[in-house]
Amino acid sequence: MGKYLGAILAVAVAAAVLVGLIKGLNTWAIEQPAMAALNTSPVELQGADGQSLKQVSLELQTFPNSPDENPDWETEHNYQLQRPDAPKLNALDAPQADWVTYGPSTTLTVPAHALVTITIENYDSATPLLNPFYAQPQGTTDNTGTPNNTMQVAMDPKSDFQTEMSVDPGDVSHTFTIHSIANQAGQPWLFVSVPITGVPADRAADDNGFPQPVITKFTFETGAAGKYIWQCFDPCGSNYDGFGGPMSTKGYMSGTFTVVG
Ligand SMILES: [Cu+2]
Repeated sequence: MGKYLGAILAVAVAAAVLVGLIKGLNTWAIEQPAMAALNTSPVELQGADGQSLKQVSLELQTFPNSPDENPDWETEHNYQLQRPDAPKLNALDAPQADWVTYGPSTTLTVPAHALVTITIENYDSATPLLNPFYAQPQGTTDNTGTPNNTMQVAMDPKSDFQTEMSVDPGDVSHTFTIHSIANQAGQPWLFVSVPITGVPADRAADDNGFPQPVITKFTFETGAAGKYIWQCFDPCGSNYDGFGGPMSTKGYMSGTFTVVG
């Protein structure tokens, strides 16, 4: 027995190490929690296809750098940025605090057959669009689901919302553009694109490190369940034409948009 004891112990230790490793890897592999839309109203409207519609909302922010770099702002807003477990591209092994980013999450979930209202508070300045196609809201509706290709913009939290059908491409900071994944057969077409107006260049930052935001609000209708992606089409990143860095890494200027049936 004695001569086998060492071997048995070695096997037991190896098994324990393996179990520990698997547990550790599972922990690291946890996906970013999805940010689900809040059901804001029990009112049910009729959609374009005659189905009843839920009304839900999502609130997002856009920052010139990670809010983790402005802890006073995070404390004031009780804010916690969530990062997806992105594949490590270009040897990036840590979140890039200096990159522009959407938050608090880029993994978004909304119900099928719903009127979705998204409000985006933007703390970032403008980076002129390369393609003025994205200077107009598209795929949006009024609050009964009637298509109108408009959005609401408030230049700061104390100003009233104005209805806009386009903005100057030079004043755009980011876009929020939902579109289909190629080859995703059997799901409805969904294209919604809204320009996000930048904070005016002469607006100074508050003591908490960020300026007062410009707020953009828009509504659109979801159909049956489907998986989509959303991304920014403004050259707000780094390197080639501004489309590198945060524009080419999951979880900063792009994410998933899942319509759940
Ligand atoms: Cu952007």
